[in-house]
Amino acid sequence: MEQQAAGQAPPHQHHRRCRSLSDGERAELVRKARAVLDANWRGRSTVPSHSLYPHQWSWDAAFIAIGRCWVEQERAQQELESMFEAQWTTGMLPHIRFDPAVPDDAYFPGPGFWQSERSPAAPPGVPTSGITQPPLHARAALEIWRHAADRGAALAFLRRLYPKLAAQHAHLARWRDPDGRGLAAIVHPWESGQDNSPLWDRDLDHLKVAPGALPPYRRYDVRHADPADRPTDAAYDRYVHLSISFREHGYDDRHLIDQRLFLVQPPLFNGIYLWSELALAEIARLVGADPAPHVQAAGRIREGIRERLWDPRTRRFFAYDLRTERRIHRESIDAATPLLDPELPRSMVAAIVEELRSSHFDPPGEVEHYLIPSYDLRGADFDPRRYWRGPVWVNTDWLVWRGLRQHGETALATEVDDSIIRLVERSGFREYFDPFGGQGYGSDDFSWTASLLIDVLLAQTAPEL
Ligand code: 2M8
Repeated sequence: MEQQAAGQAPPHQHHRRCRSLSDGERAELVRKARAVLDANWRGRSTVPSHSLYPHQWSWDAAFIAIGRCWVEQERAQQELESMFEAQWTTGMLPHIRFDPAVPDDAYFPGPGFWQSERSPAAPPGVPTSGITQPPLHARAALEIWRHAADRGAALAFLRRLYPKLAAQHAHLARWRDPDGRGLAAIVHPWESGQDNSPLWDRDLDHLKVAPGALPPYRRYDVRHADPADRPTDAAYDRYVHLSISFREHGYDDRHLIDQRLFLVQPPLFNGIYLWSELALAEIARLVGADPAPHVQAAGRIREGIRERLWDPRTRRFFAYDLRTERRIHRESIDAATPLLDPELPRSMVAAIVEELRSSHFDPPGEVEHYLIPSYDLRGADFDPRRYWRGPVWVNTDWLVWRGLRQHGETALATEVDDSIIRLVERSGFREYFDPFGGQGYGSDDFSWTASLLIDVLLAQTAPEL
């Protein structure tokens, strides 16, 4: 994709009028969102979707806990505690904790594919994947504390979780920072959370998978969602190829990095890593531990984001590719997530806001549309419906919304929360949405859409939280 040079696409201001909800309308939406979460609750954790994702996912657990803790502290705590039972002795938090009661053909790749027991670090008797996901958990734990009706129970929960959260972060610092810049590198697109983003296309194309080289496998996702909404078979071959190469080496951390098959430092993963590291410092203070190591770690991540991911020429944040040693000059919603840093300099905040208001993310004129597309609307690879290649996702909207609010960008933040509400009102609790018509795609009754809607709605009634 050819990137527009800075300044070529002038920002246009067309602040939408946002509808304010009556108390009754808000209560009704919260009730519906809770019904989705209740239906997806499996006793100790929540599935992202009853059909497409019938296990527990790592960053989904954090998003789910963040919304749920407003209304059900106990279940929100359980959600995270269940996820951390899947933590490896290295501190690595896997991206999926599998439910052994779910049939094998309900999800691919399932426990039989990952074979986490090949690693001596995996928890015995708890099948998991062998890779991680954005570390949003410390932030989610802190949100649980902030909203807790039972402060005593919340403090006991923080005391139990703190060493596990610290180990998760220590693992990233120890194993995922191969060049000591403070940033965490991901080794698989599934670790990014935005699995099928065009950001990863070039690196995936570089992986040559010879015909017949992979053991036969069967995708089940396309049974539960329209294939036009999901990644292509060619992309899946590459995801599987990467995972098999890790499996063959027992998910050894050194091997994951040294192979350099796929090694990227994305703004979104690192923006969350920094935000959670700051939360970890606050949690340390609450439980009587030393916050200083977390404050220092946050400082290193912050420096890495500003020095390596910020491109002073175009005044944008980009992912950095450690394999090619270049920034990936493609724009996704990823680029706005450094807003999660409360100390992001004003000039960088202004540059992000200008970009979000530009025709890359917000079409000019009166075209019906919703904020914020997950990928550059003007990018050659933009696709309004395919998974992570353009649709609006509520979780990335929510992250940017939090970042905007923390920097006092309330006009745009209000437009984002208005978009989230309108999308759900129009199409239900879908996994992702068309940035133009607002049609819903992927799974229905999707958990983080429901939980984050609760957070957005209830924050309107308690803006100080
Ligand atoms: C999607 O990823 C899974 C693989 O982990 C899949 O496509 O099968 C992504 O949207 C990811 O971010 C999310 O955590 C997961 C479950 O909602 O689904």
